[in-house]
Amino acid sequence: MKMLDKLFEKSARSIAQTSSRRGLLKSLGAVLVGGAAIPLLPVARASDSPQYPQDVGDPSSCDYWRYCAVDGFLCECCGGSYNSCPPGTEMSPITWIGTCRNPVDGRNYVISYNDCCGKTQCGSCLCQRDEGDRPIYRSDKSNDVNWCLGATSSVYHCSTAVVVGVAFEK
Ligand code: ABN
Repeated sequence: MKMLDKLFEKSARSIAQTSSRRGLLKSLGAVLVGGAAIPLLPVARASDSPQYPQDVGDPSSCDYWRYCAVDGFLCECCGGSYNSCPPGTEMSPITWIGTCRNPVDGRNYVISYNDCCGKTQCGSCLCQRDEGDRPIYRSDKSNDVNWCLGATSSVYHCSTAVVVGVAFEK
């Protein structure tokens, strides 16, 4: 025990001789100010959750902003949602792409209208807004296409509206 006491006394004396109270306060201040600045570094901001578009409106209504270029039955009314397929159906891997303005933030979002395939037509909430649609002879610019032709089953059930990005503003 005596040996421990001696050791601590020795190290305390040596610290007291080589440091000052002002020096200790200086280092403490630096630690406090440095610590407070850490959340301002880019690494902290990069870890923030991604910004999803804010939403208004009813996804089961054809007026909902994401449906501006849709042509089909809304999956929201068919047991799925605006961005997921109803159980027992498969999302088409190829799609029609539109650009819709979000009324909340005024920005244009790129929307992918993937069809859900594998069950007969849903029959509820038919919605045809067709913004940017061109006649079927311009098949690359027409939304009147059964995208299930690229899926395992070519039987069309309903359409989703998945936000895939923000459009560049000119
Ligand atoms: N993309 C909706 C759709 C499906 C079948 C036929 C026409 C349009």
